[in-house]
Amino acid sequence: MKASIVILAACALLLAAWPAAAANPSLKGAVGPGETIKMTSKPKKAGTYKLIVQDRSSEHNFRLRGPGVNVATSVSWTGTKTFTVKLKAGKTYTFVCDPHADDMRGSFKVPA
Ligand SMILES: [Cu+2]
Repeated sequence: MKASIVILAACALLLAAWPAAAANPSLKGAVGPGETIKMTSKPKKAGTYKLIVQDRSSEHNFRLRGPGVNVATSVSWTGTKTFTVKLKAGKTYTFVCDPHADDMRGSFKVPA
């Protein structure tokens, strides 16, 4: 009887700790209000990330693309949007504003 209470308590502790362990690290990207696009944080290793994008302009959008990833806000839309992206080791990912892809772009490489 006493042992089963200990086991129950241990399970409850494990469940309580689970959400924190499962939370994905976040990356931040932003576009606008002018002709600027940037990522203020970049991944230090491969894995699943929460990409938080601030789209501050109705003339620009934010797209992140690369192996296994292609997520974007729409050009006319503004606001903050969160995507879940899985980034692969040793691969290069590009962030870009679609209508101004020649000027408004950047990239990062995930460490191998
Ligand atoms: Cu643009």
